[in-house]
Amino acid sequence: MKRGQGAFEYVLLMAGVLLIVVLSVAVFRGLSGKSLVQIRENVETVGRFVCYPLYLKEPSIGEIVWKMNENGGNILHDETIPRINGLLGDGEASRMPTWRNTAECKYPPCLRFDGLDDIVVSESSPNVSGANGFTYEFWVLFEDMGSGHTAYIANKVSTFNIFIRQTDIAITPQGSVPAGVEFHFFPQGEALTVSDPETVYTLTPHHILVTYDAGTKTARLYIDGRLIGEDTASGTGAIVDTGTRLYVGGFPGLDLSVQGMIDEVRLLTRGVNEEEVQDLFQCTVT
Ligand SMILES: [Ca+2]
Repeated sequence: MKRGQGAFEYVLLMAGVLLIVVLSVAVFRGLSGKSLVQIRENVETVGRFVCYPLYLKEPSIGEIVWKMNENGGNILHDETIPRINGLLGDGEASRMPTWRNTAECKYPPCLRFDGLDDIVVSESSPNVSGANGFTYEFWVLFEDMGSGHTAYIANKVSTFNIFIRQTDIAITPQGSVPAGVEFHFFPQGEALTVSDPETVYTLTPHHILVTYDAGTKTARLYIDGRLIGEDTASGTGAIVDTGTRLYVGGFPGLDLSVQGMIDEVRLLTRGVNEEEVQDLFQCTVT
């Protein structure tokens, strides 16, 4: 009997152990399920923050953010501190781009440049001389400017510029305008160039971003989030900030202005990586 009683107690013990195991698994699975839900919620939260613009996540890198939402007047108000506002026409009425509040803007309103002499000039010199590189980006809708039309889209003299060569006068049946965009960057003693003669621009806003990573000494051009090409400095790669103001849409006395819409100009004080390019391309707060 003792032996049978021992076996019975053993069975009870085993049953108890089994119950604890089953309950533990159930609790664990319950917790796991909850954890998965929490993770999913976190992913969704992160998802929203992926679309939170880089210059708001990291305000210290914002040098100029012109959202171009004033829809009137002749000043673009910089969203970053200290403010470096933009002066339409550099104060001259005949050279002021005009306000547009249509779907031709990426985030209406925006400015239309006339292809002749329109320009925006920063009221002081933005500083891009930092050790972390820089990034410049904007949205643009190129109108059909005609063959041979060349213009500076952005220019900080002898530091960097973005140039356009209009290579074809025809608007295609798809409603597109071929244009060649070039990014020129001038680190110490060198001239880097990244060209894109291939992209065909539809008559909608397109995103252009140039960035220079001082660590790898590499300049890159992105159009609509796609890496077009890069060029790497062979020397020190040190940024030469000439202390000049930023010219947008044209350059006085040298070339025609861009003909078309420019919106959401941003100058950041460091280079950005691929993920951040996508962030800047896809996300904004209007
Ligand atoms: Ca705008």
